[in-house]
Amino acid sequence: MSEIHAIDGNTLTEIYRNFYLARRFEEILSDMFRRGEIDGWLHSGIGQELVGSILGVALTSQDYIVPYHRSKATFLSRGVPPHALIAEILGRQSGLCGGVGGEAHAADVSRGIFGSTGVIGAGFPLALGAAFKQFYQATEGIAVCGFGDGATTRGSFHECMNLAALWNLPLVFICENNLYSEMTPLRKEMKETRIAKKADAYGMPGVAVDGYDLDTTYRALQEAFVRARSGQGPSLVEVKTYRWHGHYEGDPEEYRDKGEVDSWQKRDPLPVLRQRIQDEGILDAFNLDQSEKDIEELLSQAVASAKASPFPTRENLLINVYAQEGSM
Ligand SMILES: Cc1ncc(C[n+]2csc(CCOP(=O)(O)OP(=O)(O)O)c2C)c(N)n1
Repeated sequence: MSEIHAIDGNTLTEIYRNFYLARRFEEILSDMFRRGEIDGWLHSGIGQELVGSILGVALTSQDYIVPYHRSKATFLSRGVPPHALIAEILGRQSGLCGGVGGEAHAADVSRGIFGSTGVIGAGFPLALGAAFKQFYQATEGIAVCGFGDGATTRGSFHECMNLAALWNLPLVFICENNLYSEMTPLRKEMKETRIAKKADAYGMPGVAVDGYDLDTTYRALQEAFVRARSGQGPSLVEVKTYRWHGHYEGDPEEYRDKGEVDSWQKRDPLPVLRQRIQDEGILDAFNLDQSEKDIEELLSQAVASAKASPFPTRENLLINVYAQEGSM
């Protein structure tokens, strides 16, 4: 994909499929958490699935992705089997990382997805390295880095923006600005809240888009990808979006108004996209229903298979762990 084009019918359908899968995945996981079936944290990306759903169609298999803790839609749209992601979140052996990474450290290198990390801002240097590899080996691939607004306050963001621009790397920084860093609103975490503007300081383009509008989000991402792919260097895309659930499942959410949540939910791009697919005669209601039923079936099998998988054994726990001999 080396040029910018309008979204065709097949692409719309694929984005819808990715989006529906991610939405139901988030809902099912959230219900499981509420029933006490998930230990530890769960950071829902519900409400923010559009970006990840687009990435699955707008990137190529040569591209690298450095996701973050809300990137479940990205994993799924990239083709990660839902059962492997659920099993990882449940800490089971059949998980993407054998159940030892968990939600925060899920990775799938075979699909070019480097690890998300529990350390905010730690993904930037990984993405910089991935983009450097693409550049150094003169591949046709690029790298993209997903992160939240809070991560832009870390030093690693600024250092990597600087180097990516200086070295003209094929790297696209994608900030999912959901207005909060944990429980802190944007205006209390930074003086300059126009995140896209921060790109100016490093000499790269920065654009802010409404993350609930498919066309503008798709176009901005595509422009940044084409730019990176054609040797013109990095860009920053700020996607204004919103998470419908708390920072973590179980968060009492005392820091925001219910009205604010409602106003974003009313703009949910998922039914809008469904309606558009019908209005443009791409698929009728029957076919859409069928495709949704297939996804429901896939997810219920995924949950059953993940739950049936055993926990890692004591020996498995040390696989892939870097340890000095004699220290463990
Ligand atoms: C270095 C570091 N500091 C603090 C935390 C605790 N923490 C976990 S998620 C998070 C919020 C990050 O906000 P943002 O980047 O906007 O992403 P969001 O969770 O809003 O999607 C924080 C502060 C952490 N994990 N790592």
